[in-house]
Amino acid sequence: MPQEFMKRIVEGHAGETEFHQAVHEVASSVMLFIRENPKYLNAKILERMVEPERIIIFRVSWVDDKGEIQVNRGYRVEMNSAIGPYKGGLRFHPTVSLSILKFLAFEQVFKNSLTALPLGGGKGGSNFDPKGKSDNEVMRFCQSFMTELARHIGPDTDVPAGDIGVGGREIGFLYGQYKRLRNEFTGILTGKGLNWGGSLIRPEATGYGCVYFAQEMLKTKGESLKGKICTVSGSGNVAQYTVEKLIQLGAKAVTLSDSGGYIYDPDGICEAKLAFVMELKNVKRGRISEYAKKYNCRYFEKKRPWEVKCDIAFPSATQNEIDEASAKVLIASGCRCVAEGANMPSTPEAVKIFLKEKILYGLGKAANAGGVAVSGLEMSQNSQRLSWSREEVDARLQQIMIKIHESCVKYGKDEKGFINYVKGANIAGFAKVADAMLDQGVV
Ligand code: NDP
Ligand code: 2IT
Repeated sequence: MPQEFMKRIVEGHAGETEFHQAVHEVASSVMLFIRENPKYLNAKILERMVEPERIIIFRVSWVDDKGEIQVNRGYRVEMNSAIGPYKGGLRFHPTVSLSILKFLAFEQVFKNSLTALPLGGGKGGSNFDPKGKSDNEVMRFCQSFMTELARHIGPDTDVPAGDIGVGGREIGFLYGQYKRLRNEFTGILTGKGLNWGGSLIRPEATGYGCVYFAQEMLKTKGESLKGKICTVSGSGNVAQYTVEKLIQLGAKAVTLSDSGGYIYDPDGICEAKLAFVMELKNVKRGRISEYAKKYNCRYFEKKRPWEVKCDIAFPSATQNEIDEASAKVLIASGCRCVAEGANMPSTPEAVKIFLKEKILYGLGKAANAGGVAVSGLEMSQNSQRLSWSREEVDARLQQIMIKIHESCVKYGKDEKGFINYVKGANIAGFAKVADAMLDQGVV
C-alpha cells in the first residue's frame, strides 16, 4: 500500500518533489497505525488529507522605485480546516513554488494539530525576493499581494503569519492594507506589532520553543543544555531567538549562517554579539559575513555549519539543508541531538541516519511548533481583546512544548525505550485531524 499510495502522489502531483518528500514521511509513519484502525482506511482519510481543500494562485503586479512594472506570483494553499481555521505563514523567497508551499501547508496541518490548539493548516507566499528592495518597494508589493489575498482570508477562515522573508515589517504593511480594504480591525494576521494586536513572545516563540523541545529531549537522557556546544544555521527570526534562549540556558552557540555562508565563533555568541546580529539582519539587512569581520572569527563562504563539532545541531534556515553527507559528518563529530527550527531541513537520507544512530532527533513539525502555537495564543488574545503578560505567554509556550514532547513519546517510544519522534509526531498529529474528519463526514 505505501508504494501504491506514493505512486499516485507522484503521478497526481507531478514534479512537486518537496511535497512528495513531506507526504512520504507522514505516510510511512502512519501506515501501520491506519491499518490497525480501519476506520481511517475505509474513510480514505490520508487520501483526502493530501488533497488541499483549496489553492489560490494570483498575479501580484507592482511598481518598483525606478517606475518599472514588476510581476510576481502569489499563493495561498488552504490545506485542511478540520480542527480550525487555516493557519500558517507566508514565505517571500525566489524559490517559492507550489511544491514548496504544498509541502509546508501539509506539514503545518500536523504541526498545528500537535499544539492542541484549534488551528487548521495552510501556507502561502510569493516568489518575490525582498532582498535588495527598498522599504517602499516591499510596501507596494505587500499592498498588491494583500489586495487579492484579502478576499480569501478572515479571522475565522484563514489567518496567515510570517515565514522566510516575512517578518514584522511585512506583516505591518500587509495588515495596513487589509484594514484599509475591509475597514475592520480584526486578528487577521499573527506576528503583529505589540501596540496593534500582536502577542508578547510571538517573535521569540519559534526559537525559544525549539530550545524548550531540545531540553525535553535531553531530559529523557538525564541531560541538560548547560555547557553544550550548539551549531545553529540561519540568522533570521528562528536562529536569533534560538541563540538567545541557548545563552540564557547556559549552552554555547558557535555558528550562524545565511545563504552566503557561515561564521564560526569558538568563543560562543554572547548577548552583545547577538544584539549585533539582530541589528545587522533586522535593521541594516546585511550579510552574516560582517560578523566575522567585526569579531575577528572565521567565515566559510558557500558552506553550511554542519562540519563544526557540536553536541546539538539547530538547523534554522531552510528545507533540505542537512543532506546525507552532512548527517554523517554530524554523527562522526559526536552530535547526539538535532532540533529542527526550520521546516524539513533534513533530507530523507539524513533522517534515516539519525534514526539508525538513535540520536535525539526532533523533527520540525514537533520542535518548531512553538511559533504557530503562540500565533494561536495571539488569536485568542485578539478574540478576547486582551493582552497577556510576557510571563504568561512564555509559560503557556513552555507547557505546549512539554505536551508536544509527551505526545511524541506516547506514539513514538519503542519497547527498548528509544523515542522515534518522527513516528510519534506524525501519528499524534494525524489522529486528531483524522478523528475530526471522520466526525464531519465526506467533505
Ligand atoms: P527569516 O527570513 O527570518 O530567516 C531565514 C534565514 O535562513 C536567513 O538567514 C536566510 O539567509 C537563511 N536562508 C533562507 N533560505 C536559505 C537558503 N535557500 N539557503 C541558505 N540559507 C537560507 O526566516 P525564519 O527564521 O522565520 O525561518 C527559518 C526557517 O524556520 C524556515 O524553514 C521556516 O519555514 C521555519 N519556521 C519559521 C517559523 C517562524 O515563526 N518564523 C515557525 C516555524 C518554522 P538569507 O538572508 O541569505 O536569505
Ligand atoms: O512554519 C510555521 O509554523 C510558521 N511559519 C509560523 C506559522 C504561524 O502561523 O505562526
